[in-house]
Amino acid sequence: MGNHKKGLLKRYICMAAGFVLSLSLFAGCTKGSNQESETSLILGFSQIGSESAWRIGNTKDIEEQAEKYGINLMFENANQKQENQIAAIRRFIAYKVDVIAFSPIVEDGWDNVLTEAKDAGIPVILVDRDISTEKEGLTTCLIGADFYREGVMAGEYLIRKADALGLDHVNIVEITGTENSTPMRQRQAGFADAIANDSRMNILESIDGDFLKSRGAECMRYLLDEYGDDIDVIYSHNDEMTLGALPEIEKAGYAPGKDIIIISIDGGQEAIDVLKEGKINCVVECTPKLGKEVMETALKLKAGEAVEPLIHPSELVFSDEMDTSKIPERGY
Ligand code: GYE
Repeated sequence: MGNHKKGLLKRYICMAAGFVLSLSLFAGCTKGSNQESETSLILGFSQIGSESAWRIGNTKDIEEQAEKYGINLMFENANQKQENQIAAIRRFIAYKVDVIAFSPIVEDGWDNVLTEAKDAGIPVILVDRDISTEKEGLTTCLIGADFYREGVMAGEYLIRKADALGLDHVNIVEITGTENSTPMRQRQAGFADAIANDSRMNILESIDGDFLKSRGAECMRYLLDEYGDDIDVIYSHNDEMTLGALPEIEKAGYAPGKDIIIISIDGGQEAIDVLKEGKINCVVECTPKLGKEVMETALKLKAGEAVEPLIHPSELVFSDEMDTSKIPERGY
């Protein structure tokens, strides 16, 4: 197909998409009057990307819950780029959505665009991750996991495991999530604080794996080259990086879960299956199912009601200390 035709086709697709969007918005505004307040809410949601099973599960949940609550969702995927998130939020403002929700990829750099949202009178919900700002009142609330506590739970598991194995020295390598993101900072801090008073524990190195499977593999290759036999524990900030690291460990001749203790975070199905096989020792749960709280909060904001400033879901630890065959299907 020639470039011109491709361009035309692209334009038609855009027009069609716009038409469908306006139709669905229109349908939303004309449904039965008792549903009117719900169906007339337009929520702009800027997602980080599709980097993990967690993120894909989170997107699915947001879409399903929006549908369930009769909320018109304008969904944008930023493909791991902050500038795409900023552009999406600007589009939501131009479109005059009722509420904006977004998961900030990193903590810094949101002041300008959020001031624009505030000036336009559009309330903003933070989902999953936090921002760092000196300014007051840019966002209304945060709905997301307690990442510090996840790190603490990972550290406490390691102390129990070291006790059970009778270890007197424990060398740890840490593969961290995206630098300057809330889960990276807090999972690191919680873990470090939990093991701080245990003199057996020694972190050899922390390395940035950006929450990606490919980076998990790369980091693992580097860590094995650098520290080899000295590594007793891998603490990885998410399942994807863990799943990327495991084959590298096996290729280097070690048995993950036996020669090296593996600790992961998220609790997606694939990692839980590997936990059941004994190649991961502990997975701290982080639930992506935040959609219900997001929709209920958006409805309250539209109605001018007060909302909870901070909502943390409750989370579990799955490990080789329990009968792992009993862990139910995870759904992400
Ligand atoms: O752990 C990771 C994802 O922010 C909690 O982001 C989320 C993290 C999650 O890519 O898998």
